[in-house]
Amino acid sequence: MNRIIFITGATSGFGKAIAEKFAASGDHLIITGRRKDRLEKLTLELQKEFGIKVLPLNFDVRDKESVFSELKLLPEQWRSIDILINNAGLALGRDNFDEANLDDWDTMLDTNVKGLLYVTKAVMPYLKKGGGGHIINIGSIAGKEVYEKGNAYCASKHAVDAISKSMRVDLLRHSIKVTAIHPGAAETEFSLVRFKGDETIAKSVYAGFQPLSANDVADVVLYCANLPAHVCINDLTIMPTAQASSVYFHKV
Ligand code: NDP
Ligand code: 8X3
Repeated sequence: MNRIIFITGATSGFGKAIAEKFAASGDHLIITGRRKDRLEKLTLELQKEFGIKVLPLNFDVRDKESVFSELKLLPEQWRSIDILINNAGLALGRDNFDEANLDDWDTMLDTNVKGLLYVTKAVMPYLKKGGGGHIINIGSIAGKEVYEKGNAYCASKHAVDAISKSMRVDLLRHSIKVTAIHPGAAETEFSLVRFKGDETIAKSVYAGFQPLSANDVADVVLYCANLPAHVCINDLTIMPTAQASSVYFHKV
């Protein structure tokens, strides 16, 4: 479609699948993440397969200086962004409140909340105003409900929910759409990161039911992005059929 789509956290999971979907529909991409090798590999693959333009930007969303300096240096031809997809994020640990690790809390809040705020603020000057601009924030079912040992992660995703509502109000005067998408359990690198590389625990999260895939979520993101200019999905929860809430699963 020839739009410019800015996707954070495109080195894995939802972000990578979202990049592939938009590339397949002919959009040009700015993709970001910390793992430079993966960004470069994805850039070459998408350019080759879909003949689109891709700009990889390698920064940590927690690093305020880097976020703003990278965006300040954006090449001229990339300075009109149609859609910003705030996807970068993580959970770290699953511990009772009194036993949780303070560094894990800092990392989650710095990434999922402050990182999202920094990136959005830095992208704002380039986001199309007066029609065409769209911000899509990836929240979570953890931003709608709390669950045992979810404490700071749930707080960070409740913040994404609140920030999305707040952006929608404040950016109304620029006709910028704001969509928040809240997935339930999806099998990506998410649990491997949450459980700090423990593959057995990470796998056990998805045992006995079919979780969402990254492609399922990417399809929904693309759907929201392709609606007519006068239509905006504000808030959408996408769950595996086998998951009714944060805690109710039908496992076989
Ligand atoms: P992955 O771990 O597969 O991907 C996370 C992405 O975020 C990676 O590309 C990673 O890139 C990027 N990222 C993490 N921290 C930073 C950082 N400090 N700076 C820049 N990029 C960062 O997980 P998912 O694809 O599952 O998660 C994507 C989003 O969806 C997250 O916000 C997550 O909270 C949310 N979510 C996930 C669900 C699930 O069950 N999987 C359900 C609901 C929501 P890199 O490491 O290269 O920096
Ligand atoms: C990820 C889904 O249920 O692990 O946001 O919090 S959950």
